[in-house]
Amino acid sequence: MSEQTILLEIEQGVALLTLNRPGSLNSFNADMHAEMRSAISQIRKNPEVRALLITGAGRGFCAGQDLSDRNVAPGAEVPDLGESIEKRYNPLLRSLRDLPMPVICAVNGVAAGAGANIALACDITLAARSASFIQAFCKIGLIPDSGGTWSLPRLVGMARAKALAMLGDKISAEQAASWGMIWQCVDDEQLMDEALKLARHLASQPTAGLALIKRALNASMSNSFDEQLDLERDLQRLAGRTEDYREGVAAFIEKRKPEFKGR
Ligand code: T3D
Repeated sequence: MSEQTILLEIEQGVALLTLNRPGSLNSFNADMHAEMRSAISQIRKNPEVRALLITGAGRGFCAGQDLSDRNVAPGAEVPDLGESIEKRYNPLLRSLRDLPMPVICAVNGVAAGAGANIALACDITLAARSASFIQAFCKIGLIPDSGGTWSLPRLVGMARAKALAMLGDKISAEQAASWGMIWQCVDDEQLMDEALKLARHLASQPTAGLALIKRALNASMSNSFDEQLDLERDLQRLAGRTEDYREGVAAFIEKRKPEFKGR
């Protein structure tokens, strides 16, 4: 039987997705890409899921592309890495960015190559104190992909982005948090408790509203101020039509705890 490269559990509105190839630090092969696509599609279609939490099995989070899947022997056909990016990595990154719910990442160990940039593409990223981030691409002659050349300069500024990308140095979780690359660094034994607590909290909140916040902030990265004001108007119009907006206001007036349905 083939290995189950992605584990998916759904509980209390949270989909817990675990990258599960610990023997190779959860690096991506073709099967794992396919199972990841299928898991995200199930999550998107399931109205009970209101937050996604991604983590890795074993001691690593994800070491990017499985390099043992690439034939670089002398005389072997030159691989078309552009095709791999177009067919596998880019759709994955787009699906996480477009998912209409918060995507939380619990980086449990080393996150290298595409693995680092998948973690950075999530909406809220926590990391264990012993975890690390490596833009490993330059060490094998590649460029950061999975959105790295877009997200790094925006998260840490161009000077740090260029040094990270060109040196491929290991950055500790604490350094990543202090540079604003991630939300929080927590003690190793606290990581999953904290990440689940956060995911469950978010899953109890106005999901449609959170999805609109995500859309607005993502768009702000390329919009002008005027475009962003127009977008805020349009998205606030949508937010104002949700049941959760009415519930939030009613609960405030009635001095009670709101019961959000996510719509
Ligand atoms: O090809 C395309 O489609 C283009 C897209 C590319 C996207 C990318 O992600 S390119 C970048 C690929 N990733 C890397 O270059 C990282 C390679 N890995 C490392 O540099 C190191 O493993 C780490 C720094 C991540 C961790 O180091 P360490 O010392 O903690 O662990 P290790 O001993 O190197 O690795 C543990 C095992 O995982 C080891 O296997 P073994 O010896 O126990 O059987 C190692 O070979 C395996 N492993 C780690 N990373 C990968 C891997 N196997 C295959 N592919 C990997 N990426």
